[in-house]
Amino acid sequence: MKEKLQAIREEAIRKMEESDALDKLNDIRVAYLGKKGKLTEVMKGMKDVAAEERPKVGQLVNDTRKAIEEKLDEVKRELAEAAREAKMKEEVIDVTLPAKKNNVGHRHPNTIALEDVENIFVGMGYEVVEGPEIEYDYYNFEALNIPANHPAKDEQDTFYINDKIVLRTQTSPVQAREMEKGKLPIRMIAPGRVFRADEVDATHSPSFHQIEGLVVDKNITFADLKGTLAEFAKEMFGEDTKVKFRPHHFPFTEPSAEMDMTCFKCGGKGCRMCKGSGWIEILGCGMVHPKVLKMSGIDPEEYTGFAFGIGLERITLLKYEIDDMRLLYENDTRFLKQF
Ligand code: 2NM
Repeated sequence: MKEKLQAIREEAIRKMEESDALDKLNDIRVAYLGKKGKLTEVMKGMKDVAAEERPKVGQLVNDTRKAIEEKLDEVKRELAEAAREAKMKEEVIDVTLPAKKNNVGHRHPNTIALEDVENIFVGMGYEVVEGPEIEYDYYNFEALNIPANHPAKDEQDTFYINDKIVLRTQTSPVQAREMEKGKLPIRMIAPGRVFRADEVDATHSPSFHQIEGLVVDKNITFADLKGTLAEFAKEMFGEDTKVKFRPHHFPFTEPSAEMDMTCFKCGGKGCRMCKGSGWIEILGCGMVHPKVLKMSGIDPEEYTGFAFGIGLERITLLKYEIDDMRLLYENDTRFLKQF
């Protein structure tokens, strides 16, 4: 019996030492110390042991059990420690690895140019006013002295929702709404999206942006218009920028003009940018037509005003020397991240 116990003890310890997982260790505990385990099996043979030998054998069985239990605890601790260390090694953070790139978004070139324009006019005391993109035919055309037979009203040029409602083709309806409120004087710009039934090419899109300006007060003259827009051109494109006005026609202004500025690239000598002329067209403008003032309830005998319209995309393309408007709408991040 003594040898048997010795053999069980050695066998159990050896198996435990070979064991590499906690669940295997538990199997070993059951196999030796469990109800049907090998040690229990041996104890059943106690009845065959001589009475005087029993205390000694009993002691031996207890020692064996204790030895196995102690070894179990020891191996359990070792395995738990090994598992902890393996986990730590796996989870280690290598602080020398290159950091993950955080792609931070930023403003669209159109937005940057718009904010530049807004800041210039806000600096001159203008208010920024927005209005609806879906607009009544009345504010988009009639209130601006655009007659029913005007080519701009053609379905070829304007997106109609129905015969009374359109997608605005300019932001001047925002000005018409403001004039109608009757709070004078007015010093405002109306930036926003406009829509025209144009085919897409390098300089056209069915949806683009305008910034229209309006000043209405007593004694406003064409000199105010010239001074204001000349100052805008200098602040936007540089102190040396000069401007000139060419007569033009718009239904909502009289007289009307287009303003050119000296090419910021060549300073007026002529280059690729200005197609050799030294001048670049940047906006349309004029004195608000007396009929437009009258339709909005303003007395043209008492008040006069000037207005202008700037194509935002045109300014963005010029400012960043981009040669195709489509690049502004594709939102390819390889393009956008350059600004
Ligand atoms: C332009 C050119 C000239 C304009 C006129 C008005 C209003 F509402 F006061 F009549 N707003 N904007 C205007 C004048 C727009 O765009 C090329």
